[in-house]
Amino acid sequence: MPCKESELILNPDGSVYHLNLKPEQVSRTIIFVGDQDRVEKVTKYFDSIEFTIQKREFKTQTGFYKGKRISVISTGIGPDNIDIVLNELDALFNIDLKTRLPKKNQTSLDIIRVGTSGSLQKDIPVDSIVMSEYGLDINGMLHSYITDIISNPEIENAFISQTNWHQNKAKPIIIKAGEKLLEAFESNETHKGLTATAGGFYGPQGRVLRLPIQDPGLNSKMDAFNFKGMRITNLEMETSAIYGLSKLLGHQALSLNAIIANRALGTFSKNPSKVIERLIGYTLNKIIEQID
Ligand code: R1P
Repeated sequence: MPCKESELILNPDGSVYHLNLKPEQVSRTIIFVGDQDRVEKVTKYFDSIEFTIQKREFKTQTGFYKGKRISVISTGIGPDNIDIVLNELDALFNIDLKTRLPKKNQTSLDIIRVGTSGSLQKDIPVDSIVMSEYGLDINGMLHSYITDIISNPEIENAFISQTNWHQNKAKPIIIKAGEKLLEAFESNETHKGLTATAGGFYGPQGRVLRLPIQDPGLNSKMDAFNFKGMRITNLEMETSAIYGLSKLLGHQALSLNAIIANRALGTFSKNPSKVIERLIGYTLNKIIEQID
């Protein structure tokens, strides 16, 4: 059955609805950043830029870095935006936009998030880089899909019981990064860990300004979580959604985060741009060295 016009919405020029992109404008190697101003912080290293477009928070530039074609896309903030970006990107490659039918041969994308995040562990300091081996989904977006095949019930159940996870909140899901990218990006320059992805910045991440929150002890229970030596390293707003949808759609995904805050110590980086620059350099080099 072809996707109806109301389900796969195309703009008058044939581009997908929110990203405003056509298939030929995107590489299958894609860097996601949160902040639209971070796109150019990546592409300033490119040899050339062939294409730039922006609609709302979704800015895309495609170009060449050391001869490799790469697209950089800003996702904005949060798992809800990841739902839009991943579904529309996948449609560009894997649905024939004329017939609106899935293509016979599916393309697998390589997606690398270059993000910022807060550490939950005292020994993962500001200005370090975390590579997420797993994403811990505590926001619920993925429950709209069929998640059995991507979840890790043993770790999820340990998390639910160690944190007394409230039944009114979405059931946590833990999803592994793309194995190929995990292997390609591993080095002693990164901390490997489990990244929790919240659906908001304040209450959902345990921050209290004026509103009381359902579980003021959640962050310390998350710090203390331990499953066979696996700890929750950091907290942000996109990784698990990227991992979940990428795995369901058949893409490789890896999330790298510059640690700009340490929630356990209450500290913030004196110069966040520096670690973000270092992460961008690290990512571009690894793409050139390790990815076909
Ligand atoms: C919150 O300030 C935003 O910053 C972090 C969070 O995940 C959230 O998107 O990541 P980015 O800097 O990549 O947007």
